[in-house]
Amino acid sequence: MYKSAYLNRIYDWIQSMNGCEKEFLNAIEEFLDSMEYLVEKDPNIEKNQILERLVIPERVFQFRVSWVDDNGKIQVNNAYRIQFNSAIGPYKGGMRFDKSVNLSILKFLAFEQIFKNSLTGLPMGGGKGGSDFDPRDKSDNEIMKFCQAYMAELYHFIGPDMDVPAGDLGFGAREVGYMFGYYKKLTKEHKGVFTGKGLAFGGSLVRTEATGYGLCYFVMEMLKKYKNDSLKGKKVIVSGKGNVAMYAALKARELGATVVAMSDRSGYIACDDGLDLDLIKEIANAKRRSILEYSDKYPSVIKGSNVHDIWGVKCDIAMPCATQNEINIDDAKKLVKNGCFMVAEGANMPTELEAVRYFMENGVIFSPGKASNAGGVSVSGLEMSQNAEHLSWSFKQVDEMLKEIMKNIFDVCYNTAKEFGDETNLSLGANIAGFKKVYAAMLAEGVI
Ligand code: NDP
Ligand code: 2IT
Repeated sequence: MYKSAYLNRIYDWIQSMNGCEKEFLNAIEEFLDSMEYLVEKDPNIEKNQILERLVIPERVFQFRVSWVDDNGKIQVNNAYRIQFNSAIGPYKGGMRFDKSVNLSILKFLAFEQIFKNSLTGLPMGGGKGGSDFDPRDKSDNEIMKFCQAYMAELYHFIGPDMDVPAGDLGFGAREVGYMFGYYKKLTKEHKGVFTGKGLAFGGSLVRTEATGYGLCYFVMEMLKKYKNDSLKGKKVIVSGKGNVAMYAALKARELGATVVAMSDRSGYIACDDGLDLDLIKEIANAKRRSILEYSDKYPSVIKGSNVHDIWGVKCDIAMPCATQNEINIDDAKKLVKNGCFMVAEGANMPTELEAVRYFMENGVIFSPGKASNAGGVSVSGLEMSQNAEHLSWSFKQVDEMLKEIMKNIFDVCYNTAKEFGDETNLSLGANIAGFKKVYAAMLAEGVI
């Protein structure tokens, strides 16, 4: 229950329409919590029905993708593209390939993307797409066939000034390459329609590393502001071993932290003296290898098959970088009990709302993914600029720009949170600051 009757009405309305979409409802609830601070002060939000217009996607595409596997068998998958909000720029957001993908998950991700993209300061709207296709047990040829069949439908709806997809969970440089190639074949145009492209055909340096690096740059700002401290000597848990996790772990190590635990779907490994990240990278780069194989070389490593047990490892800082709802209330209690004082999300909404509230009540400084993982989409925005200018910038140039963007995002979240009376509440700062720009654009663009 909100104090504001308007917010209660919005929530009930969304629930009546989307009652079974629990991930999407969670994202709405988290966002409306922050709007409580704003809607009473600014009656124009209600008068212009801004929230009603914000919580329904501008457009949702759902289509069938049929393709033939290596055994000649016909396969059928569900595929989607959500074009949620284009008030401040063309739709922008990743593509997810995972068995679990459904409309609720993609709507939650696309909704989050609206505010994340707004926070970057770059002109990008919010979108997301994906499929329940599982790339993990497929051959390269099958992945190419699937990407081409997907693009045969998707190409109608995307374009450099319309909607620009990129990678996300289960969708990396290989998938971007196949999709981009097929778009080019269908349209005969070599355009910046995807980001995260290979360097040989319009990709940007630092895009691969951007989300993980950006997360560490954001954590540096958090440490500086709240603790007058740095990552040096801190013990850090980084969950996952994918794109975001790996580059977060490597950058954390470079900045003087010790990565004490990492994980994947098969379980977690932990070592108080620090993990051998080069070995984890080798495992992560190989197909179908489990992180638990780490013990073949280091038999004394602590390991377990329950992924939640990673949050029982003693640390100063936790960086959940695998997927949504990784940290539940019990995990949050373990972290607090063990002295963890900072949680920075690398994944999108890895922390359940109850756990976020527990962190706040217990003095743990928390940053939401839409702020701290915005480095990936920020460099995607820089890739779009380079494509539009037919230029490519150096690694150092893009890395410096990423650092600056992450600092700006932290500053705007912190300053907004402070303005609204709680300088430790970065979720509040992120939601309000992200919303304000979208709101201003929606007002200016009229009722459309
Ligand atoms: P990847 O596919 O590269 O890696 C995902 C990692 O998470 C893998 O190690 C995977 O394990 C693990 N994982 C997936 N599901 C589970 C689960 N249910 N339990 C435990 N571990 C799991 O994806 P990314 O690194 O790209 O994305 C990770 C998160 O970051 C997602 O939430 C994504 O939305 C978010 N994100 C990604 C950005 C990007 O630029 N890529 C940008 C901003 C946010 P396994 O290795 O066994 O498959
Ligand atoms: O969640 C995200 O921000 C991403 N997956 C990156 C999106 C992008 O367009 O680079």
